[in-house]
Amino acid sequence: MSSPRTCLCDRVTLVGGHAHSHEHHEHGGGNVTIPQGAQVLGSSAYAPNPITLPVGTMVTWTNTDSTAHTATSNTGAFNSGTIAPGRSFSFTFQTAGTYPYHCNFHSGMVGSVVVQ
Ligand SMILES: [Cu+2]
Repeated sequence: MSSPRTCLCDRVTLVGGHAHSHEHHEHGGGNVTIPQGAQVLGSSAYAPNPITLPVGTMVTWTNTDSTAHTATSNTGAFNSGTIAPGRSFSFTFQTAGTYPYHCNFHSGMVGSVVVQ
């Protein structure tokens, strides 16, 4: 790779902003929680929101609510389908960009993934 990458993974402490720029770094992935009562939580229905991650990172949404939800891209980039209570859905983001998404069952539930 000719251009340095900045690791934005929140599990890694950067020193001087250039750690990992010399090597491929395995990103452990990001986790988004759907909390109890999410259907009335609006932009807090997905936590954290937004979540910011490096290109190539897998994001896992975990539904800790007692109601089924989805994580559905507003632009069709990904769609979890139904995430039953206690279940999860993962998607790996290979292209930089901002990915707004929502719940298909509760239109007030909105979130965003920022891939850099
Ligand atoms: Cu929902």
